[in-house]
Amino acid sequence: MSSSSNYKLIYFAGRGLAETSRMLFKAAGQDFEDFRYPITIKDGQYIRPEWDADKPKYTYEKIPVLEIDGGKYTIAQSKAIERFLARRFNMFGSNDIEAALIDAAGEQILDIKQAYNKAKTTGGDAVKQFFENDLTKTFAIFEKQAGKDKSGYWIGSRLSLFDIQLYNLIHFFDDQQSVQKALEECAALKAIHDKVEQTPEIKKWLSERPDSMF
Ligand SMILES: N[C@@H](CCC(=O)N[C@@H](CS)C(=O)NCC(=O)O)C(=O)O
Repeated sequence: MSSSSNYKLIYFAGRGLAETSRMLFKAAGQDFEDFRYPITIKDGQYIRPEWDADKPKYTYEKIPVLEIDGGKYTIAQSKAIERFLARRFNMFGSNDIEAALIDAAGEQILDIKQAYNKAKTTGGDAVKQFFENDLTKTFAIFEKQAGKDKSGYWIGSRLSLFDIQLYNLIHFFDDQQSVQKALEECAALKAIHDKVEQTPEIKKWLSERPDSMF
């Protein structure tokens, strides 16, 4: 398989679990087919007839899925897709230690999203506690690990998967005021956020990507 492969990334018409991969493609300047199953909400239920019809043909019956070379290879699981693309596009660190650090931080993002979802269902002041404790602590750790070589990226001297994951984590939450408060002491992370946003290919994508409800 060479990097001249063609790619089709299949997901719903939303950012969700596909947006980091879309941004990896954009940052790498690699063309791909951004296939989106239509999805709407009616009476609190997701309506997506085209997906319901096609679902059984997909690995694990879930999306995102990345098809390579006209479906010759199919990769499921958003994190596997992200790591595959990051490796292929040279955005997964410059050695196995950097790759593992990027990987671990990405796993922590999954844990933190899980904690947020749990807090939302717990009620009371659980969400407030989440922002003040869990998210603030995680950001503080990411901050401490960041920018060792002054490149302005989280690790190494170039944009990596984690920079993009961090950007999307920051925008994952509706309550941006609480996110900014959690980031208050994190100058390096805020700079990474801005650096990602200003990356020309990403800046262009952010200005033209379709609006979506998630
Ligand atoms: N761990 C998987 C989860 C994939 C997943 O649950 N995808 C949802 C959409 S966000 C899905 O396809 N659900 C099947 C359905 O709604 O029928 C990943 O990260 O890719």
